[in-house]
Amino acid sequence: MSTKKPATPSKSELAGTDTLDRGNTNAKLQALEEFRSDATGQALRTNQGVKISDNQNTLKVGARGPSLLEDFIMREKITHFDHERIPERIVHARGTGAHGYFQTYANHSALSKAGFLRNPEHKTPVFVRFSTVQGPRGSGDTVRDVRGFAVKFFTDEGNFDLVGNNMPVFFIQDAIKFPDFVHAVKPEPHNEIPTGGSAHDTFWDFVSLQPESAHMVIWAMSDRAIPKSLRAMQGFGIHTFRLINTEGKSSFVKFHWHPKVGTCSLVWDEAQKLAGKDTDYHRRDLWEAIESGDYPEWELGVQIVAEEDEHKFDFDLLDPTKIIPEELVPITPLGKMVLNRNPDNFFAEVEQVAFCPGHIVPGIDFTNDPLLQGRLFSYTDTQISRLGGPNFHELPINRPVVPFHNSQRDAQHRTVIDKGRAAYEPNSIDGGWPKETPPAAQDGGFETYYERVDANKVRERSESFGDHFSQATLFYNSMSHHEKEHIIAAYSFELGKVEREFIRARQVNEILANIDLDLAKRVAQNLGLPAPSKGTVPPVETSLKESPALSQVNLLSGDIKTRKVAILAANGVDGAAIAALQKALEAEGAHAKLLGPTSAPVTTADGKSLKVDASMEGMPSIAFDAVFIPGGKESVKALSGDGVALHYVLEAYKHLKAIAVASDAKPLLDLLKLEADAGLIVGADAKAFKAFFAAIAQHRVWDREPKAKAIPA
Ligand code: HDE
Repeated sequence: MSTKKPATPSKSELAGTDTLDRGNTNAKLQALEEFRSDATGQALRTNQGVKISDNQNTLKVGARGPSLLEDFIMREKITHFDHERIPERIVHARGTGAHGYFQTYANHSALSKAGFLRNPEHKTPVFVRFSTVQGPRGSGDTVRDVRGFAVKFFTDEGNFDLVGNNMPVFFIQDAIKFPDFVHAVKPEPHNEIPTGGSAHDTFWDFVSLQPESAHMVIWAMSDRAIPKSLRAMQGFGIHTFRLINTEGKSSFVKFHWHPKVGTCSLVWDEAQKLAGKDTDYHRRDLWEAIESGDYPEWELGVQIVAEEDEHKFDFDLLDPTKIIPEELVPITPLGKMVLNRNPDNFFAEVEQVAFCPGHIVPGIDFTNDPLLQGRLFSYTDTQISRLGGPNFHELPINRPVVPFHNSQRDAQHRTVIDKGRAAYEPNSIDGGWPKETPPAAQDGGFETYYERVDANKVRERSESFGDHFSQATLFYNSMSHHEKEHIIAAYSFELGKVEREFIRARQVNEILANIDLDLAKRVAQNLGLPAPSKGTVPPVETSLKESPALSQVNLLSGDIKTRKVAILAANGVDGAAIAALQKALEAEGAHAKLLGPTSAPVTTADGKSLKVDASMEGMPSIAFDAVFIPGGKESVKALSGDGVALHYVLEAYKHLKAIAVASDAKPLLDLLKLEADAGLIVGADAKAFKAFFAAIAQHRVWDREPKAKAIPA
C-alpha cells in the first residue's frame, strides 16, 4: 500500500478554510458568544422546544390524586436534574475562573514564532482557572495548599494551555509517582479527614520517604501556600519548555507570571479563620475585583537558556524539582495578561474548562522532563471520564477560536454536524479536504522540534536529578526572618497533627536536617523530639547561597492599589474624617468600607445619616488590609464598649495590619493597651494618612509580630 502523502494545499486554498477574520479579537469572542443563552423575554419551553403552560404542578389524577407517568414535562425536568453533577476534578477540584486577554509587549519572533507573541496590537482572549489542589469542590479557599494557575490562550493558531502552579517546583520528578503522591495528600481513606490540607499522616509518611519532595514541601510550608488573594500570586509553568523561533532555533524557557499588585500572603491565623468565616474568600475577592473594574493583571516573562547552555547549571533543566534562580538567569518580560470579565455561568465555564499541558501551538514545544511527559497524557485522559467522552473540546469554553476540521467523528456528546462523506485522509471524494499545512517560519502547521535522542530504553532516574536538598536550602536561606519563623511554625503545626511519631522523626532527621540544621532543631524542639546534630546525606556545594527574588519581602508592588480599609463607626462619628480618608484612598486606587455596630445607618456628629456597607460582624477584620477609627466622642465611646469593635481592632493588630486612629479615638487604643508603632498611627490628617498608606504598602508590620503573639487570638 502506498504511504505517499497527498499534495500539500496551496496558500490560497488554505486561506479559504479560515472563515474568521484573523487578528480580530471581537470576531473570535463573538464566535464564543454564540453559545451564551439569554432567556430574557423568552418563553419557558421543554428541551424539545414545546412551550410550557404550567411549571408549578405535576400532572395528576385529580388535585389530590396520584401523579401520571405521562407527564413528560415533569419527567424531563427531573431526569435532567438527576444528572446535574459531573465528577469533580481528581485534584484541583476547588477553583474559580475569569476571562481576559493577553497582549504581547513586542514582536518576539526572534524567540518564538508563536503568533500571539508577535503582534503587540493584538489581544489574545484567555480564560484562567485558579484552584487549590487537595480539597473537594466545596472546600475552603484559604487552606494551606499549592494553588493551580491554569491559562488557556485562544490564539489564532489554536489553543495554548499554560497549566501551572503558584510555586515553581513540584513534589515529584517522574509522572509515575503522581498517583502515589495524590493518594498520600488526599484525605485519609478510612475517615476522609482532613479536608483541604496536608496536615495528616499519609502525606508526611510519603514525603518523608521521598526526599525529592523536600524542595516543594518547604515551599508548601512557606507563606506561598496561603496567598492573600488569587490576584497576589505569582504563577509558574514549572517545567522547562522550548520556544522555537522563525528560523527553527530552539531556546529553553521557564514561564513566570508576576502579579501587578505584588505577591503577598495571609498570616496563618487569618487563613484558618477565613476558611470558616468566608469559605469563598479568594473566589469572592477575584469576582469583586473584576466587577469593580480593578482588573487583575500579570506580566508574563520567561527565563531563557540557550540550547548550548543546557548543561551549564549545577542542576538538571529537566528536573521539575528545581528552579533556575533569577540571579543566574533574569526574567525577560513578554507581555501582560488582564482579567476583565467574570463568567456568566460557573458550571459551563469554570467547571467544564479542560486544560492540558499538551495543548501547544507552533513556536512552543516540550522538553523531556519526565513529569511533563506524563502530564501530556493524563489531562486528556481525565477529561474523558470527567466530561463524559472525547468531544469535550466542543464545549463552548474549550473550543478554539479558529475553525477546526479533521477526520475525527462521532462519540458521546458530538455537537458538530460534519458535512462531507470522507472521514479519512487521503481522500478524493471530498477533494482531499481537510488538508495538512506544511510547517513554515510563520503561520505554518505544527512541527515538532527536531531533537536527536539516542539511548537505551531504561527505567532509570538520571543521576543529574540526584541532589534533593540544596535548592530547599537555597529557598530557606533566601527567606527573611519572619518568613523563616513561619516555615518553622508550619512544619511544627503540620507534623504536630501527625499521629505516628516515627513519621515526625523521619521528616525531622532525614529531610529537615539535610535542608538546614537550625530548622530541624527548632521543629524537633516544638515536637518534643531529640534535635538532630547532622544530616543524613553530605551537603552539595552550589554556586548560589541566596536568591533574594524568592522572598516575598522583595515582591511587593510599592503602592496600595486595590487594598481595602475598614472604617469603624458608631453614632456620633466624625463624618468629615471618613470623607477625607475615602477621598485619599480613592486617589491611590484603594477602597474603604464603612462598618457599623449593625447594618443600620449611623448618624454623624453633625447629624447626617451615613449608610454603612455592613456590620462589623458581617465583614470581619480578616477581610481587610487595614482599619481606620475616626474620631467623634460618642462614636469612640460606643466602640470602646462594644466587644465586637474591640476584637476587630485587636485582631487587625494581631494580624499585623496597618491601623490608623484619629487623635480623639486614642482612648480606645489605651483601653486595649496597644502602643503606636510603624503601622499603628495616631492622627487623621494628611501626614497621618501618608504614614498609614506607607504601612499598608508594606503589607504587614512584621516588627510587631513577636509582640502580637502575646495577645489572645
Ligand atoms: Fe496536574 N492534573 N498533574 N499538575 N494540574 C490535573 O487534570 C497530573 C502537575 C495542574 O484548573 C488533572 O483536568 C499528573 C504539575 C493544574 O482545570 C489531572 C501530574 C502541575 C490543574 C492532572 C500532574 C499541575 C491540574 C485533574 C504529574 C503544575 C488544574 C483534572 C505527572 C505545573 C487545571 C484535570 C484546571 C489538574 C494530572 C502534575 C498543575 C488528573 C499526572 C507539575 C493547575 O489530569
